[in-house]
Amino acid sequence: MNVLDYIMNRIGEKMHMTLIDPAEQSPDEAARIAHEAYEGGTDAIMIGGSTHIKPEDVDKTVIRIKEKVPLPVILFPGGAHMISRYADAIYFMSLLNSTSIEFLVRQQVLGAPIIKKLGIEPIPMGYIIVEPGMTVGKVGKAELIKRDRPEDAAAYALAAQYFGMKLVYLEAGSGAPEPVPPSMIRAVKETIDIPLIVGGGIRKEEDARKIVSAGADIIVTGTLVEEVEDIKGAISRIVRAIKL
Ligand code: 1GP
Repeated sequence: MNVLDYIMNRIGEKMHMTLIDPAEQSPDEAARIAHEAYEGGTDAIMIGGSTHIKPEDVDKTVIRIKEKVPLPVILFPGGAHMISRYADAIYFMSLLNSTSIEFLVRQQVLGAPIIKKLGIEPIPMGYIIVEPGMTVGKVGKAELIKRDRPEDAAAYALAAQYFGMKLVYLEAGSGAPEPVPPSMIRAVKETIDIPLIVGGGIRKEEDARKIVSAGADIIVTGTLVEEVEDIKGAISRIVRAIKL
């Protein structure tokens, strides 16, 4: 399966992706969560999150999910240690507003030969962290985009497009009290021609709807599945709120 084609073919109807952190539960539990999210209508499973993930946990989690769920599994790596041969694709991402060369290009240089050898599909993506940024903002040494500076987010996103990246991801940080502001999403969407992913702090259907109305093509939720009992119900409400 070519995952970028899968995304581009579905983007017109808006998409939801479920982020699962392999460090948070057993591979079997991760597969159960992924299956409920699939039944709720999610379009793809992203694997990532914590920085201290063991490669064997990533492998086991991806294998279990692939056994149970007929959706693309995309790695969302915190570094080159998070590459699994069993995934369908990997976001080949640069944290564009990082102040550290490590997250801008060095981990990517380490990872590129591994990705080639394992034959995983790389999907070039510009990753931009907005206030409050949460853990990923700190770990990634990001110069956070201020919430009242949509033009800064738009300039970074345009740079991503001009670099040839296929997707832009605006991130408020996992567990953020508020998602990326709709006004910022609108400014970015008006500036770029490539699909826009928005994640961080999305729990409520109203927020999901506003984010998509402002121009997001894909929304990502992670924490949501850790907080609710009825994962299928929670995901299906978000999916219904965004699908055109
Ligand atoms: C984190 O944007 C994702 O990279 C998901 O954030 O955990 O807040 O849903 P949440």
